[in-house]
Amino acid sequence: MAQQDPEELLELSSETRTILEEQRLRPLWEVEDDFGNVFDDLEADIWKWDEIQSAIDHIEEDVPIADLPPGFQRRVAVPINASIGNAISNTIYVGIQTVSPGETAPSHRHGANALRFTIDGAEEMKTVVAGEEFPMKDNDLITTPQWEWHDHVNDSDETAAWLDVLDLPLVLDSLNASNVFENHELERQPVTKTQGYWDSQYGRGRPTGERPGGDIPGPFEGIREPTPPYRFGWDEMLESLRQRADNDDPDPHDGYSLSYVNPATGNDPLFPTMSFRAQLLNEGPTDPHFHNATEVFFVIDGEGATHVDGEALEWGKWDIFVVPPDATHHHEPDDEATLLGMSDRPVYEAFNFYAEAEPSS
Ligand code: 1HN
Repeated sequence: MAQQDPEELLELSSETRTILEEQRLRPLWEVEDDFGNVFDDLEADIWKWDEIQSAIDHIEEDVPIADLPPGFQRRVAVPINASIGNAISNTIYVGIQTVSPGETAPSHRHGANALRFTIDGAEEMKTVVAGEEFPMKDNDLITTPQWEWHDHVNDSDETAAWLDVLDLPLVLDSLNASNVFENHELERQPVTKTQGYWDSQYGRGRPTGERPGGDIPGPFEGIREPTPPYRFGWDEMLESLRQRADNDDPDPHDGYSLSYVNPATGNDPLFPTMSFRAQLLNEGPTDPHFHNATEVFFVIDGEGATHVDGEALEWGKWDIFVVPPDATHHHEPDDEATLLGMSDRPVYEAFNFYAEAEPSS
């Protein structure tokens, strides 16, 4: 933040100013304009799939996962919002990850909540989470809750691609928390559970008096029951959306919209920090509104535009776009479209700070 011109500062004796400076103090009336202005405002932006695809193809050709430097060791292209510099938004991070046939993205775990939304998947593309292999089929959403081991193994004969979504900027940048991170001693964690285990423990019956799979060891021991490792198959989600469209009225702002619920609570949000919706837009434009939560969208299918403060973000299949806080926006599908909507609203709600409204005109 630029210092004010000293000429314009309220008259303080030079002795007062010296004392303040020596004690690292500033008068509030000189500091107050800095609040809310330390970071630039988030801007609306869109990444087109054609351009993303060319980028991920190139880095796949240049860099085998095995050659990546120590660190997260994931081959990912990260959409960077120019107003931030390291992510698409101040709270939600997205990236597009690829794993080539025969490759493994090695096992690790961390404090940030994560999920995968499969773009180009296969039955034999597995993300292994908390001891279970989850097949990554097209449009499946699979959680990687905090502090669960996870590795990605491509035993299919095609490159797999998916969207990673994490609350990384919120945790590491906004809260300035350190990243709790650990690599597994093995490249692939042992598969210790049969397929379907995690799903089976969160159905109509729940293990009596215990947490399915036992407690999470390590720094998260004792926290509220975390979001479980879980796969939401797209076929069921789409069927639920269609049933809704056949029987109910759409939400004026989100169309037919279903939240991915935390299977441990049966409720939205899926993670304490992020909520996710599958949205079906097939009844013309939605009504404009604005809210202080940030929204990131992934276009599952279809074409259309989202109008953000008068700017049209024209989208098609697999494009990614961001709607900043307080921006008036509405969706306008060409015909029928399905979107994955991602929001940091749970953070605002936790602080009793969430607000939304329709523009007055
Ligand atoms: C991570 O663990 C994955 O497991 C992907 O696939 C992207 C970005 C930042 C931090 C951890 C993964 C990530 C990440």
